[in-house]
Amino acid sequence: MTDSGKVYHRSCTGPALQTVQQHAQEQDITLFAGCFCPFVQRVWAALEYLHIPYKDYEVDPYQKPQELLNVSPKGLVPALMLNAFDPPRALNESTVILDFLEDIAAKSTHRSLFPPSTDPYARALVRLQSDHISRTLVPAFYRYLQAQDPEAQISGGKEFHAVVQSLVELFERAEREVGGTGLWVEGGDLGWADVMVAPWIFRATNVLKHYRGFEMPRGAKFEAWLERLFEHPAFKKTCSDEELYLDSYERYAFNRPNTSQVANAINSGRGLP
Ligand SMILES: N[C@@H](CCC(=O)N[C@@H](CS)C(=O)NCC(=O)O)C(=O)O
Repeated sequence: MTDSGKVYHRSCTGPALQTVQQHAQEQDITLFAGCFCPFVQRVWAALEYLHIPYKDYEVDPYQKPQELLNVSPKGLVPALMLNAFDPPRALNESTVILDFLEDIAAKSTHRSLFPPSTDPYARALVRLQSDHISRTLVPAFYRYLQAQDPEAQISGGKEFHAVVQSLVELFERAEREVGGTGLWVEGGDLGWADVMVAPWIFRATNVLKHYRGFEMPRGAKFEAWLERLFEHPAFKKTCSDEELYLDSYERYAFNRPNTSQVANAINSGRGLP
């Protein structure tokens, strides 16, 4: 496979495009989004699930318009502009934004991605899942996708497979100990760890499959979870057509210079921005 020089997309397609169009009106929250960005997608799916009103505003995070820099110091999406404050305030960092949205929903829509506060242990298990996703699974995804040397690609694939398997083990532990969290168990609903990881699991089934021949772990339970995750309306609404992801990630797959702050961090062995 050779680098065909595809450029990243700048606007959503498919179901995600319809969602953008339905969220064009001014609201207390403006989401600064980028159509291909998985960090955006987790926040976006949470907004949908928690039924929090928002305006979707697509920006190009690689061109960094001043209005993005005003709400996000490193010029990264996602960011929120909070228009109910005068003057408006801002928030960045997908995980911080997710916490904020949970707090907003607790006071307004009374929806939550977490087990109830009456079950602190179940909530802690979800945080363990989430910690694994942030510190291990997400960096492993980029290491694998950016690896150019065939041996590094093989070990990257093994590593990514193993970290997905470790997440499954955390889901199984929650099933044993507290009856399950999120969508892992049949009859469950979208949960915090599902939202945290879904964008990368989704890109593993299209981007990693296309550029690296990656195959997801097998097994009826795992496949049923994937199906529930990808079919969940709050997630599905945030997905563009496959072509958008394949085109937008070619830069990562060929490790083009200065692809992004994330790619640079992976190449230099630093923590992600
Ligand atoms: N830690 C950040 C990462 C966000 C991030 O890396 N976003 C990418 C798009 S997927 C971006 O804005 N990149 C612009 C750049 O690399 O300059 C978060 O969780 O929100």
